[in-house]
Amino acid sequence: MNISAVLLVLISVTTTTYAITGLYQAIMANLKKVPAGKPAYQSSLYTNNSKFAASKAVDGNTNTNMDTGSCFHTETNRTNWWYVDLQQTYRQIRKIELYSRTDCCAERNKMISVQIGTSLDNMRQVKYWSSQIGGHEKITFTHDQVARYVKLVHTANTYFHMCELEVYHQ
Ligand SMILES: [Ca+2]
Repeated sequence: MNISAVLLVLISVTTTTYAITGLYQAIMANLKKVPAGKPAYQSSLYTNNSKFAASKAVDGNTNTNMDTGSCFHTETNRTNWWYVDLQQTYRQIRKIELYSRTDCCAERNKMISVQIGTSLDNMRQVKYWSSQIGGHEKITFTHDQVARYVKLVHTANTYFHMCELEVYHQ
């Protein structure tokens, strides 16, 4: 291979890389959010008070202060879970955002598995945090993900609370 052929290959690879990067950035900049208000469920309800219901994490309000009444809160158990039913299968999911409680007790926000799937019997983990997470976490995907359900499984053996979960797709 002569020098011009090598240069041509280099230019080609570089151009392709830029094109793919550009495409990815364009996709991520134009994502649509799954509408708020989808049905959500949780393993238990703190003090049996609807102020802490599962629906609070899909009410469209990302406020992370528990007192504002926009976060779910379970009782304390070895394993807690929460999930949302998106009511249809989305085939081009590219991002999930999580807003966790920040006014108190952030140390409970650990040992969290994020799972997605088209059936609750067939979920797969796309993220696991063993240590404490930040108040606003983003999980991005380089390829389209297919899911109707998004589930959080919490095994920290404490209360579990989360203030909002958002799903974004192409
Ligand atoms: Ca909320």
